[in-house]
Amino acid sequence: MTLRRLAVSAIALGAAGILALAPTALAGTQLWDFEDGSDKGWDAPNGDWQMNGGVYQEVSGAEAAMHSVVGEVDWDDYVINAKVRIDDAGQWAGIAFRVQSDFEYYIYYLNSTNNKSELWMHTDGGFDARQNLADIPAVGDVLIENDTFHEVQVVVAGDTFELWVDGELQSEDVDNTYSTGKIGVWAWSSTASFDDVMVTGANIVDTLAVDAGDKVATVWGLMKAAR
Ligand SMILES: [Ca+2]
Repeated sequence: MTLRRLAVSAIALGAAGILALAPTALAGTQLWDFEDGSDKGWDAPNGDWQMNGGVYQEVSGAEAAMHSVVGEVDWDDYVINAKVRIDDAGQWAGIAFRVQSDFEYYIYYLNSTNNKSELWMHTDGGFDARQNLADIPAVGDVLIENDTFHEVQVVVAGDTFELWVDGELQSEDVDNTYSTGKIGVWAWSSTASFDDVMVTGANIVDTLAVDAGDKVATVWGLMKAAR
């Protein structure tokens, strides 16, 4: 336990504008940079997921709603930061949250063909069972393009969600169907790459302290890059 670690957690929540969540001091952060070639804790119900060169990738581009998830089903409010890249001729990739099962979760994903993002709620009945909740044309200077890592931030607080891309708020949306769940990376009929997946929340066990040195530096770098 260090003051630095607490500061990092507080900044993550503060940057998201949800400092009112209490108690901030107990919030924890978990980070996956995939540098050690380990995907310990991740579980992929579909798709072909591999680690290559320090990034986590879906390499088949073959199925609908391919995803790999991590975390705990009782996680409720949190902030997710991740680098998301749609590879080659892919079109759709993003970050899943409030993941309850293989089929039930929310997904904010980037759509490079149309320079927009989309929010969907996946429902029981199959990998492609879903409802559209929001269609989000890119806001500000954001250009969603392939073969480029985009900084994606998803803020999940109660029934309200925010999507930030490359430091710009894209959308705020409301739904109260799923109140808790894991987080995940996701691609639809697209190859895609993910890196530096980080989650901070009030009821998330902090694992950064285990090897605090370079991880804390990485988090600070992410914070600066995202803002
Ligand atoms: Ca990495």
